[in-house]
Formats: sequence, structure tokens, C-alpha cells
Amino acid sequence: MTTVDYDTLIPNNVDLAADRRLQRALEAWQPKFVEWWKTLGPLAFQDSDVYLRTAVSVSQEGWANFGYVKMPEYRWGVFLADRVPGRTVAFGDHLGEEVWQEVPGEYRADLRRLIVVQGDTEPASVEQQRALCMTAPSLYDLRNLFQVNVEEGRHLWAMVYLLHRYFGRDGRDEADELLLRHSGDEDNPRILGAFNEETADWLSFFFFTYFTDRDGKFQLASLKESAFDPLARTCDFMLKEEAHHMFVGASGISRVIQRTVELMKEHDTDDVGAHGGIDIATLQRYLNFHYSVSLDLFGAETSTNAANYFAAGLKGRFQEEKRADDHRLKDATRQVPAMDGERVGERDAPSLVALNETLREDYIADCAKGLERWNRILAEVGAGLSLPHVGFNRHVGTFAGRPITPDGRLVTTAEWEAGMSAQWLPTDLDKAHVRSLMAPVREPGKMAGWLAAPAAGIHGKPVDFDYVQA
Ligand code: BYC
Ligand code: FE
Ligand code: FE
Repeated sequence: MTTVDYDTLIPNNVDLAADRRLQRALEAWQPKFVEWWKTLGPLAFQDSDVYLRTAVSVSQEGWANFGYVKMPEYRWGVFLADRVPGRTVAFGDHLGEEVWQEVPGEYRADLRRLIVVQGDTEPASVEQQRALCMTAPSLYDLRNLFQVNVEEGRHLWAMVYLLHRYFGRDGRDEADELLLRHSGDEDNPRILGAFNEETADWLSFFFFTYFTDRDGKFQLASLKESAFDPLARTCDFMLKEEAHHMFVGASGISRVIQRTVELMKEHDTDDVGAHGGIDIATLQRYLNFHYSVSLDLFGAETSTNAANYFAAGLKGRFQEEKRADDHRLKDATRQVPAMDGERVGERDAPSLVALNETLREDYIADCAKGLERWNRILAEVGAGLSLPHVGFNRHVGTFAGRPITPDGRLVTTAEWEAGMSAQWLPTDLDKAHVRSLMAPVREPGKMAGWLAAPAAGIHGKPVDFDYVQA
């Protein structure tokens, strides 16, 4: 057996070298992770040199290195944001108390559950995206895909570190399970719905990184408020990497839209499909799908789990400290969406049980900002995209399975089924067309015809830099 030098192999700021037991546990897990990466990570390019960012510290300036790396040799590290001296619990029953450096016995099961759910999504997304490397529209995009993939791998490491360090035998078992559940597996699927859908093409990838990685942003931001300080600190640092994932989505869709608008003007038609582009109606249908699936990730409108997590101090709200209320919410109420007989309506609910909805609203407002930017490009041709109604195509919560249109009307089953098969979600024709455009482009600086070139390259490199060397 080879011994692994963890100080050099796993960059870390948690003093791994000082904890022999932990080191041994991670030493046993590491080869399983690499095996998983090679089997279920990117389908190809595992021996290629990829120009990647690697986290190497948590300092504001220079937290990452850029350079060529072969992906299986990527140095997946463990980094926690610096401790905030004197940090106290910002919400819930323990408001004002000192934060915890160890897991309180009474919250052990809930914390483990939250960490496992978070951890499960990270490798799931890598599995979902594994075939995309075969059809990347440019080397620049191929590199961005791999960047997102290795960082989702590091996010798994972040959660596995917590499981190994703070949850003993159970934690080690959970860490193993994270490599055994697989996206879309009939018998052993990933935990949350959206992570069992295949990311079949690059348009889906851009919408996924825009909408689903953004769920990641909001969940991590809520966990960053946790009274369990190591969880808070690790999520804080993960958010740094997350920003790039959402950039990939936002700029990816912008470039598709830019190209669509160019083709519309050049050929004086909405039907740019015939000219190798993606028309606006198709973009809207893809958007409808990824947005609605991502809304489900926030859970039901009212949830006693969410109330308990908050009261216990395990999971806060987005930007908890900026909120001007008592941070306990014991007597507060708010309106939540509800089906009111045959109408889409609202009802009163205790704020504490409505926290999933509060986070979903914050998320929706953030999603809308990107739409505004996209619509500025589309305004040139008098068009626009919109976010569908929150009740459309939902599988979790009060709207689950309800025949609600993207504009929020409750319709007959017949009308709904007609819309669902032909108008509101990607049709078989849409998918076939998008797939027909997915021919790989591997010459530095060249772009596939269905999207515009990015405005700039990565880390000051030119767009035509050789981001992936075969
Ligand atoms: N699919 O009480 P409810 C990311 C379950 S993304 C399947 O409303 P709760 C990333 C639920 O577990 C961020 N099941 O749920 C992005 C519960 O089951 P139990 C991931 C679902 O607990 C891109 C039951 O239904 N992080 O990082 O209030 C690439 C009742 O529901 C779903 C987190 O999610 C679903 N969509 O809220 C890479 C943070 N929704 O307990 C990475 C941690 C609900 O009855 N997770 N269920 O067996 C949480 O905070 C909560 O578990 C949830 C659910 C917000 C997800
Ligand atoms: Fe992640
Ligand atoms: Fe991400």
C-alpha cells in the first residue's frame, strides 16, 4: 500500500497532520474518491492537462492557484474560512450564545442529515455532467466545465471532512455512502430530485449552473449562518467557488442569446433553428424546466424540519444578520402560497415553519436579476424571457402535481397536458435540435455556431488560450 502524504496531497488549513485518526480515516476514503472520479467523473480528458484553479488558502488575495493539472491529480483540499473571534449564534433559541466547535449531542442527527444532503448534491452534479466533455462548444467552455466539476468534488471533500472529523463511525459510513448513491440510479439514487436528471446537453448545463448552482448559493449561505462553526466556515469558503459556477451559467446563456439575436437580425426571422441557432421559444422551455426543478430543491412551503433547524441554530436565513427582526420568529406569521380550492391563493403560516418559502423567495429575486440582463440583449429584437409562475411544474409542496400554467392559471387536465407536451417544457423536437448542435469544437479560440465567444478569457488569459491540452 502506498502511504499518502496528506500535507502535500491535500492542501488544508485544518492541521490534518496533527490528527492521526482523522488522517487515517481520510487516507482510507481518498482512493475510493479517486476511483469514483475516474469511473463516474468526466468521460474523457482524464489524462489531459487542464488550466484549472485550485484553492490553496483562504486569504482574500490569492486564495487560488492557476495552472495546468491532470484532473485525477487535482489537489482537492479542505479549507475553512477563518474563525470570527467571539462569534455568537445569530438566530433561534440559542441566539447570542457562543457558537459550537463540536456537535451538541441533541443536534447530531439533524446536523448529519443536513451535511449529508448538501454533500450528496456535489458528486451528483459531476455524475450528471460527465458526458458533456464530448460535445463542448469550445476549449474555453470545456475548461469551465472541468473547473466546475473539480470544485464540486472539493465541495464533497468539504462535507466528508466534517463527517469524518465530527461524526465518528456514522460519519465515515455516510462518507462512503456519498460515493455509492449515483445520479439517476434506479436502486440507489441521489437524495434530491433535481440531481437525478441527466444534464444532456450544453444548454441544459448553462441553465443548470444558473438555476441549480444558485440553489447551492442560497443553501450554503443559510448553512453559513449555522451555530456549528466548522460547518459555517466551510460553507463560507465554498461560496467563493460557487460564484464562478453561476458565472458560467449566466454568461453561457448570455452568449447563446447574443448569438440568437445575431442570427435573428441576419436572417430576419425568429426561426433561427434553421440557421444553426436556438430560438427564443426553445430557450424559454429549457428555462421553465430548470427553474421549476430547482424551485423544488427548497422543500415544501411549510416544513417542521426547517422550523426545527432554525430554532436549534443549525440553519439560518439568507443574510440572517442583515434582517431587522428578532431572529427568533416565535410569534411571527407570513403568507405562503397555497391552493385555495380551485384557485392559486395564499394562507397565513407561522414564519418559523415557512422558512423554506422565505429562502425560495430570496432565490427567486436573485434569479430575476440575470433575466433582466438577458432581456437587455433580447430587447434589441423586441423579445424577452420570463420566469414561470412558482406553481408551474412542481413536484414538491402545495403545487405538486397541480395543473398550473407558466403564467399561473389553474387549468383543466386536458389543457395542461397539451401545454406540457408541446409548449411549456423542452419538446422532443427541441431536444433533438439542441443535440444536433452539440458538435465538439476543440481548436483554441473557435466557438460552436450556436453561441457567441465570451467577452474575455480566464484569469487574464486570452479567449484563444489552449485551456485543455489533449
Ligand atoms: N427532492 O420538510 P420538507 C448544491 C424531502 S444544491 C427529494 O419540505 P425540508 C449544488 C425532504 O428531505 C444545495 N426530496 O423538507 C448545486 C423531506 O424528507 P424527510 C443542496 C425532497 O427538510 C449544483 C421531505 O421531502 N443543499 O449545493 O424542510 C451543483 C419533506 O420535505 C426534496 C441543501 O439542500 C426534493 N427536491 O427541506 C452542485 C441543504 N425536497 O426528512 C451542488 C441541506 C424535500 O421527510 N438540505 N424533500 O425524509 C436542506 O436544508 C433540506 O434537506 C431541504 C429540504 C431544503 C433540501
Ligand atoms: Fe457545490
Ligand atoms: Fe456549484
